[in-house]
Parts: sequence; C-alpha cells; structure tokens
Amino acid sequence: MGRYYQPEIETASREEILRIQNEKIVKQVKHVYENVKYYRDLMDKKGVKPEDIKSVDDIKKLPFLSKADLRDSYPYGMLGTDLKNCVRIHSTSGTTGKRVVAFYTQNDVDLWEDCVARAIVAAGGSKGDVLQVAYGFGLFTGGAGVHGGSHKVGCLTLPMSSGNTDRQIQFMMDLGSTIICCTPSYAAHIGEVLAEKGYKPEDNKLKCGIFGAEPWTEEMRQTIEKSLGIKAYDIYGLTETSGPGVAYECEEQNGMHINEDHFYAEIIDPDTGEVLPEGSKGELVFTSLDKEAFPLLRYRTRDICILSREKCSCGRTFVKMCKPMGRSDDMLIIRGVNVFPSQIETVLLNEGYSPNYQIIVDRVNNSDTIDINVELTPDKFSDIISENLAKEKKLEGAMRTMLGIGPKIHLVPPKTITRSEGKAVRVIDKRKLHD
Ligand code: DLL
Repeated sequence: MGRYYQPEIETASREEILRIQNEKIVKQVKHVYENVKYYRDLMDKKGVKPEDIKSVDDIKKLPFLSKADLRDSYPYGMLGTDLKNCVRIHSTSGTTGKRVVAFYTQNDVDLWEDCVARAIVAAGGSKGDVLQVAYGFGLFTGGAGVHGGSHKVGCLTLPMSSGNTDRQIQFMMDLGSTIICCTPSYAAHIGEVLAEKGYKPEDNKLKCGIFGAEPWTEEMRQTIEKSLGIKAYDIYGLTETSGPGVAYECEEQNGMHINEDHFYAEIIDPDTGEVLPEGSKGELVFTSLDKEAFPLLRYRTRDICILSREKCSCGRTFVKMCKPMGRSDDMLIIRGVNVFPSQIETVLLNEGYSPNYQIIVDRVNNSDTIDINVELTPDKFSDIISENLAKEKKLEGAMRTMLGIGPKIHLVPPKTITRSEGKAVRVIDKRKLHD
C-alpha cells in the first residue's frame, strides 16, 4: 500500500479523473452563473452561457479572473453563497491597499483539509506522528490549513505558528516532533539555530518537512535536508483557491501533483491568454471545481510553470506542476508574505513622500530582508538626525500596517536615487530564488 490519504482518487485512472472533472465543471459554472453577478456579467459580455460548458474542454471559452477583479469586487462580489453559510475568512495581499478576502463554507474547509491531508500522507505522515505547524496562524492560510490537514490524518498537532525560534526548538526536542511544516526559509533558519545550539541533525526526531508558500531551489532543499536530517517536500497553493494543498510532492520529490478532482489547471501565454499545449512554460490558471463560497473560475495565478503528465513512480495519476519558475507580475514573497511594489508606493504617497524609491531585497542567514530607500523632497529634507529617525520610524509603522512585515526605511537626500530613462528599476532582488 502506497502513501495515500485517499487512494481511490489519488490513483484513479485518467478517464475517471476526467469524468469527475467534467461532471463537476458543468455544475460549478451553473452555480457561479446563478450566484456570482460579477462573473455572470463577464460571461454575458463574452457571450458564454452555462449551457456552453459541457466538459473541461469548454473551460477555455470562459473569461479569466485576476487579482484586479478581486479588488473590483471586494469584499463580497465573488461570494457564491449567502454569507450566513460561510464559516471562515482568510486573506492575502492585493496589488494596492485592498487585500484579497477569501470565504469558506464548512464543506470548503473540509475539502481543503483533505487536500492538505493528502500532502501530509504523501510525505510519510500518519497517525502517531507529531506534526509541528510553524506556518503563521491568522489571516494567512498556511497555519490553519496545515493544522486542519494534520487533524484529518490524526497526527498530534502542535499549532506553534511562526517565529520564536527558541520555543520552536524547545518543543521540537521535548515533544519529539516528527514532521515540521513552515516556509523553506524558516526551516533553513531553524536548522542553523539548532546547529548553533550544538545539536546534530540526528539529535531530533524529525523525519520529514512540508515546505511552501515561497519559491525555493533544489540547493535549498539539500541544505534543509542536511541540517535537519529529514526529507523535505514541497507544497503549493494560494489563498484564492483555498490555501496550501492545491499541489503536493510525493516520494519522488520531483514536481507537485495537482489535486485535479478539485482544481482544473491550465497553462496560458501570459501576454495573449492563449491556452498552451502540455509541456509548455506559461502562466498557471486554476478553476476550482467544487468550491461553494469563493468559486473562482479561470483564476490567473501569475505563477510561471510547466505541467507534466509523465507517469509517476508513486502511482498517483494527478498531473504534476514543476516548482514555480517566477511570476508574470512584480509580486515579491518576503518571509512568506506577498508584497507588491504598488503597495509600497501607495504608502509613500499617502504619507506625503515622492514616488522616488528603491526596494532592496536580500537573504541574510536564510532570512529575507527588505530595505527601502526613500528620496526626500527638498521641503522634507532636514539636517537634524533625530527628525529623520522619527520620520523613518513613522514610515516603517505605516509600511508594516499595509504589508504585514516591517521593512527598514532609509530616507535619502533629494536627487540621490538614479532616475531611469526607461522603466524605473524599483526592485533590486539579490536573492537567487529560481534554479
Ligand atoms: O502561500 C499558501 C501556502 C501556504 C502554500 C503554505 C504553501 C504552504 P498566498 O499567501 O496567497 O498563499 O501566496 C500564494 O505564493 O501564487 C506562489 O507565487 C507562492 N507560492 C506558494 N507556494 C509555493 C511553492 C500561500 N511551493 C503565492 N513554491 C503563489 C513557490 C509558492 N511559490
């Protein structure tokens, strides 16, 4: 028996998966058309009726959705059911001041947790494991999603949330955690701190970890595996489709299986929107096949990726996605938090600063840093250091409120940031995140 949580679907024949998808898409498009006015209007504008969608082959007739649509329909415009049927909200960054707010019915939460449970079992988890959740709990989907999946599997769940590394390590050692789930950069950091404290990899009881929410390389996988003495598995997802568990790695550790009974994946040309043939590199688009509360059809993730249907030795038949290879927009992921340069610009303008700024992102000791150089206008410029420090503090506070993480602000004298003659180079990312 392989490592499956729901073997009947995870190893179903391609015909069976297609049959399920075809059945679900017809129902789902009808559900959306009847309940989500925003999308009904988009379909009407495109001249597509629910009856036109008879199978997943017809999905390409449907209009796309993007973060801009979620901003325009904020907060309730994409709701597919009455608010009183919803039991949960999660949220992530939007491109400007408005965040994306996703809703869940109890059934949505249930199916989401099943997806995460599949990932945990695929990584070798089962009843009897002690699973330490070191993803953040709160509006972020990482903590709650993995917590729920861990309960489904029957693991003893440690809802640590992220941060407080000394406490993470104390619990890990005292309670004998066997699985750890967090962002890969945090896992690498925990590995470093363990070594600093004099622990060897074999001193802990960990056997595996499930890491995602940000890009990471094969080199990073090896570093984590060595420093913690574990197998490190990738997990992918986004708030708009529920959270972690849209796709997960199996023992091959070579690409993530997409939970195709719940999500239909397409790869498109990000410039033209044309659907690309299998094996092409392009933007990943997801249609959720059975979500009730936040049923997004053809949602453009902006993640650049390749899909593969090559047979997998684990026995799963779900299509595999490679590690995301970049983004077709300018979103940065800093310590697992999504940050758009446009959010930073919004804060600067709201606080009365000029739009001359530069964002410098780096990774120091496996932890991301973000520094923002902000040019002062002559009227804001002051020689008094304490005045500038106070301004920097205030701006850092405003940034923290908008972004959810605190960048270091450096106010610089007028005309010191190089003007560009073409597109301004706003972001200098010194991290090497993609292979
Ligand atoms: O990051 C959900 C998640 C939580 C996934 C925990 C895995 C583990 P968002 O905050 O909405 O949701 O960010 C979604 O993060 O579009 C990708 O660009 C990126 N991302 C997520 N997982 C991976 C991964 C969560 N494994 C955005 N590798 C996505 C690379 C990832 N990038």
